[in-house]
Amino acid sequence: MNNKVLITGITGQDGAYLARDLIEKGYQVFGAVRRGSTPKTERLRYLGLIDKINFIGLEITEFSNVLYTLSDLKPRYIYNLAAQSFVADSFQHPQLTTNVNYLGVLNILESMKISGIDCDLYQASTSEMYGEVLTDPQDELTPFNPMSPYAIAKCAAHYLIINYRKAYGMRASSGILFNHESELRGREFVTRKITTKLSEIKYGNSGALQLGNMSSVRDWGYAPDYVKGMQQICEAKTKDDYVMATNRVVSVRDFLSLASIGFGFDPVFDGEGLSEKCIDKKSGIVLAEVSKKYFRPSDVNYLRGDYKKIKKALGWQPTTTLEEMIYKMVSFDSDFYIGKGHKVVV
Ligand code: NAP
Ligand code: G4F
Repeated sequence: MNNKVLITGITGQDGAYLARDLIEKGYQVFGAVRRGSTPKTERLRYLGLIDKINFIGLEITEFSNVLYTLSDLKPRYIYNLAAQSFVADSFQHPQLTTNVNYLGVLNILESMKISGIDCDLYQASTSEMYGEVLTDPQDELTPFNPMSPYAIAKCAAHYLIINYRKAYGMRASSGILFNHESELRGREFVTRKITTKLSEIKYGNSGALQLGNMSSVRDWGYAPDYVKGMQQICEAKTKDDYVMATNRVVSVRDFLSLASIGFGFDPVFDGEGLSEKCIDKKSGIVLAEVSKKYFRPSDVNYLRGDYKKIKKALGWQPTTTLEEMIYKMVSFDSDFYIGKGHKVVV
């Protein structure tokens, strides 16, 4: 039996948790990594996976590289998680974002078609595609209304998957995932930015956290739950697209408040707009303030997902609550800061 799985984006948050699950299930995991002066393997190292993964150098924007890699390896499953995944950055680098997030997917689909390998593909689609939302909540039938170069490239890739499935009968599916976070989340994303910075404020000597649009509302789930759904989608016999979400929403301001309480602060908000501040009532310390720098040229202000379809078809549902996730993130970042926990910076 062919038990080879190729994960692009294996060094990222989702790639690391997915690799852990697949290795535990007995798959032979191949991790596609782009060249860099030093490999970004901190998450895989933290999870103890470094020696259990077969690393392959791959540039997903280089068609012949993708074609030869897939033809030689012949994986049974491909999870395409590689992306320029930071929405804010896509406004600075729209072309790079389009090349990786759209052309990379085209290269994989074309390579699968030309090589004729016997393989199922999972594509990482996103709730950002809903943009300025046209229904509430959003499900698989909600029209897309993207608000960034990131989301536009992901929409195009999403339609490619549908088109190749219909046109060529290819076994390709997408998970439309709402925001999911964890202890291994990149530090530039707002949730982890909040927990790492609050930890520095509490245990170190740091100034206030600088945030952008605190009124933005998200449906935040826990990444290890979501990689389980990815496997269910990819291994399902029927190929289709599914939303994964929690259906619960809070604002960035609410997340900041919950995380601050987790760190033992007593947060209160004062002022409005650019003058708004979050202050610890007990000590008077300013925990967070607003900075113009972190506002986007156009933002997605509200996302709430409806995961009924995947629950009914594949039995997936989120299991970790927002409070449980925040507790894990706060503990992880506290432990690191006070030198109690892991030694790897993730
Ligand atoms: P992440 O932590 O930012 O990881 C992104 C991965 O993509 C990293 O392994 C990164 O490699 C790789 N990558 C970036 N640019 C690349 C390039 N030019 N060529 C090849 N690989 C490249 O993202 P994540 O949160 O795990 O998300 C995984 C996927 O799900 C992404 O496609 C993202 O767009 C999508 N998604 C995420 C969420 C979420 O809330 N997390 C929600 C919906 C969809 P390096 O380590 O070398 O940088
Ligand atoms: O944490 P964020 O950067 O995540 P965003 O833009 O929702 O994108 C993430 O989730 C998507 C799924 O919907 C993924 F496709 C994507 O790859 C990524 O994983 O920002 C969340 C919200 C935004 O509205 C942003 O404007 O928080 C707001 N925000 C406010 N202050 C901030 C900040 N975001 C960041 N990163 N940094 C801030 O200081």
